[in-house]
Formats: sequence, C-alpha cells, structure tokens
Amino acid sequence: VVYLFFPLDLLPSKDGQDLTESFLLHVVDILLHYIQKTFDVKSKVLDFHHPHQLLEGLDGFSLELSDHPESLEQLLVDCTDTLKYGVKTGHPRFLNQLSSGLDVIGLAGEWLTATANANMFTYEIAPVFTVMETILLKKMYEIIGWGETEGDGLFSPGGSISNLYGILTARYKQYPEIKRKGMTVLPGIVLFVSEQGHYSVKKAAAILGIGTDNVIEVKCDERGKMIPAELEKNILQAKRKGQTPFCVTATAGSTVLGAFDPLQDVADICERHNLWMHVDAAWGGGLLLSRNHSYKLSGIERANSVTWNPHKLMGVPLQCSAILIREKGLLEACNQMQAGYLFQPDKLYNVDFDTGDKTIQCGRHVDIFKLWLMWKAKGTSGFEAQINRYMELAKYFYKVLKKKDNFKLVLDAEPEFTNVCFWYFPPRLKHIPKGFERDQELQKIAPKIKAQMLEEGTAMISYQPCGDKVNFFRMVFSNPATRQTDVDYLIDEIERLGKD
Ligand code: ABU
Repeated sequence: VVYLFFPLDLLPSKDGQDLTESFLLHVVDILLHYIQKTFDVKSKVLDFHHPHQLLEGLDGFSLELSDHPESLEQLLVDCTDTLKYGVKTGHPRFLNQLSSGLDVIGLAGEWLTATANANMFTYEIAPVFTVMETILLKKMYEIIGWGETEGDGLFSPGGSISNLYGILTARYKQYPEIKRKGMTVLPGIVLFVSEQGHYSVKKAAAILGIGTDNVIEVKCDERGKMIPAELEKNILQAKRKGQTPFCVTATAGSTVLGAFDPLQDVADICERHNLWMHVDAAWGGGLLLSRNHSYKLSGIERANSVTWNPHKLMGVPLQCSAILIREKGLLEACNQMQAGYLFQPDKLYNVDFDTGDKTIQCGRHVDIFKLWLMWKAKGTSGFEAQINRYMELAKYFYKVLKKKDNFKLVLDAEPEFTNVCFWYFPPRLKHIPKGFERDQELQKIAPKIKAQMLEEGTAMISYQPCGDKVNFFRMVFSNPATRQTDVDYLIDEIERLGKD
C-alpha cells in the first residue's frame, strides 16, 4: 500500500495511522536487512565509489533534490541505496576507526532518541534525559575517583569539543575576567600537550584566540608517552621567556600509538607549577572499566578535567563524549549567558537541571539515552568483559605479527592498549637496505594496500606516518563483532594485496 502514497499522507494527516505504520515497518525491514549484512562476514565492508560518481548518481540513486515531493516508494529506495553505498562500520572487518561496531541496544537507544527529538538545554524539554545525564556523569566521576560532590560535566558533540571545554574552563578558572574583557587583558598564556596528543588541542587554542604557536609540544619516549622531565623543562623555559603557562593536557590513549602519559608524574608537575591538568581520555577512558587495565590511568583522579568518549572503546553509537570537570559551578560560571527566554529562574522545578547555560551551544542533542540503555543492558561488568576481550585480541595480533618476517611492529613491546601499529614489507623491499631509499618505497605500501582494500571492500584499516616513521598501519580493537578469525583474515589480506 505504501507504494501508492506520498509523505503528506503520513501522520499527522487524518487517517494516516495505518500508512505510517506500514511505511515505518518497511524502513525497519530495510534496517534489519542492513544489520544482518553488517554481521555477515561474507558481505563487503563497503561498496566503494568515488565522490564524483555519487554526485553524478548511481543506478537510479540520485542525491539531487527536486521541487516536488517524492513518493513513499522512492523514499524507501533512497533509504536502501543510502545504506548500500555507505560503510558498514559494524562489520567485523571494519577496523579503521577508534569508534566502530553496531550495538543493537545502542541502536535502539538512538531510534528512541530520534523519536523523542528532545533538546538537552532545559529539564522542561528533556526531563528524563537531563536527569539521566546527571546520573551517568556521577557514575563517571566515581569511576575516575572524584568525590561525589566534586564533579560537574556535560555530554558534548565529540572529543575535540570536550577538549575545547577543558581548555576553556582552565583559562576561565585562572582568568575569569576573560569572559567580559577578552584576550587583551591576559598575559601571553601557553599550554602543553605531548607531541602524540590529539590535534584538537591546537584547534582549541586557535578557536580560543590563544594561538597554535602557544601550544608547546612535549617530547615523548619511544612508546609515545610524554616525558615528564621534558614537560617540566618546557614549563621552566616558557616561564624564562616571559610566557605564562596555565594548562597541561595529558593523553590517556593516544590516537595512533595508544600511549598513556604518566598521569601521576604529570599531576605532580601541574601541582608544583599550579597548572590546570586536563586529561584527554577520549580513547582510553573506557579502560577505567577494566579492573585488569585501569592502573594505566592511575593519576586521572588528580586531573582538573577529563575528556572521555563512550562512543570509542565502549562502543556507544556516535556520538557520545563527556567533558568532566572537578569543580562544581565552573562550567556554568564560564559559559552562562542567562538567556531570559530559556533559563527563567522562576520555573516550577529545580532549575539546576536546566543544563543549557553550562554549554557553548544553545540546543544540544540527546546523547545520553543510548549510553544509559547500554549500561543497563550490559552492566559495568559487560563493558569490562568487552574491553578485556579487545585487549586480548590486541595481544594475539601482536604475537602473530611478531612471528612473521614480512611484518614489522612499530613498537616492539606488548601492546599497552588495543592499538597495534605495524609495517608490511613486500618481498621486493626485503633486499633494499634500511635507509632513505627503502623508506621512500615503504611509504607507498600502506596507501596502496588500503586503496585495493577499499576497492574490493574486503576490510578497512587505517594508516598514517608518525614523526620520522613512514606510513604504517594502525590496527585498533573497539569493534565487538571482530574475532580472531578476522584478525587472521586481515593479515592474509594484507599479504595477498601487498605482494609484488
Ligand atoms: N578523534 C580521534 C578519532 C580518530 C580515529 O577514529 O581514528
């Protein structure tokens, strides 16, 4: 019946109920088919096409918009095609990103969220969701090790924005006058992050008018961890130059190497120099849920602020990122504008639950429900088991690669996290001695193999250069569908595609 109708026939149109039900059931069918394909290891991870092909249109799938309404039938075809030409990020062999996987409960949470279409700025619009957020944030402060009354926080649109919040709050704490008077009343402030830290710290400095030149990159050891002595040296140097340090961002789980900065040492230095300590645990935060591995974040309890993205290691659908601040009231003092039309002080309920004036946004998406529902479904122990399994897979992958003479690990030590970085050496490179000429060739290997992988749609894994190291692959485990057999497959696939 759907095929004879148009969107205007759906609810709220009079008598639109049956048609709406039928249309949505068709959509669910499409989604279910896609979900089944996602978990079917024999299906492709993607059906790659170039941007110009999508722009031109493919097999009747046109992205162009028309002045006239399309039929419901056409919309269902469009839904099918949109999924057909996308990437199955829940596929067991999608290993490309820190955020991956398709959690069915999380998906249900996202559907419900979209249906409710609430806005997090006030309790009045999102009563259940704002209270849920309070509960989840409290749980996260407790896991970090902050006292119940110490913490404050928000869910924000991603780790970069959470890091921005950390730095913004750090600056406000030190210089509250910034809010009214701007940067001109401040001394030349500088902040510190390791050379393996996330680029969002520099981005935040640019956005906040601090300037990227005032982000001082601290040297790392061979594992990619910030060297505390270098941090202190950089702080003292900056002071000697007349610069004013105000904040250090330590990384717990770096993007490429998966390194954990020594947080206790960084905290000692921050205390000695009276600096705000922000921990970017966007990637590594989930490890706090593992009793076997949480020691790697020891010292995080001493941070002034923490970024933690449940959409990464915990597998919550994108996006779900928390900024956690160890001082109540600071976020609000820093960002509050008291818009009279939203944040009336004389409402009938406790307006502490109107969280909107703590944010740099106005409207805010509900990112909390899917996390809450997943936590209910798994319990803390379910997340722990899932994360421990990723760590086991990383160890397995490392051990297999170590035995193969055509692969070389970037770090020849058991992985501390789920990142395992490696080069593949095709036979012809084995005879070229180590040095510039071999590096020139090696640099081209990972992009070439990746391009073939995309074209054939068999798997997806990321690569990058890093410092003086030419392009290498980065394997990361955060996809609950990935099994040892997929790991073995990936190794075989790289050998197949990469051989001379
Ligand atoms: N925000 C870092 C995400 C990087 C990655 O997924 O590879």
